[in-house]
Amino acid sequence: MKLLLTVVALALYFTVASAQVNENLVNLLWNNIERLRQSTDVNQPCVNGRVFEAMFFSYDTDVDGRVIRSEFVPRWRANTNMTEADTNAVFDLVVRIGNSGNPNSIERNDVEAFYNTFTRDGDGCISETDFKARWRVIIADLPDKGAQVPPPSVNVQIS
Ligand SMILES: [Ca+2]
Repeated sequence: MKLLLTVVALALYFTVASAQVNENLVNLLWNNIERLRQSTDVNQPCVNGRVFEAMFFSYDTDVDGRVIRSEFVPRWRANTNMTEADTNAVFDLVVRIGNSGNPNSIERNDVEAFYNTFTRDGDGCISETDFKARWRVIIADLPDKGAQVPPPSVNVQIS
């Protein structure tokens, strides 16, 4: 009975959360990670931990093994059209889940911990359904609820 109630509560939660969020953004996030998964550099059979790592570390412009806020925010915004407040909140969430101690740096174990919040069956692959469901919950909790606005123009220098 307790389990049933939990399942019903979760189903309700997901239904409410999905009604509130910007589905364009949810689809964009999925399309972005799918494109990355299929890219020559990443080339994975499914959206797994390696794809998550590649996604976050594509923002590590100085390749020092950590993604600091100033590397992440402008380019994540350019890739998603999310607001600055929401993007910072995503950064904060990953850092908080990872709990590696530095609030301004996403490190490998942060990404792994964040990835682990997406998986349900532990087979390493995150289905489109699970990926989108998880993002709907995250987005519903963001300050601007996944609103999309054109980001300021970004000059990304790759040396
Ligand atoms: Ca870096």
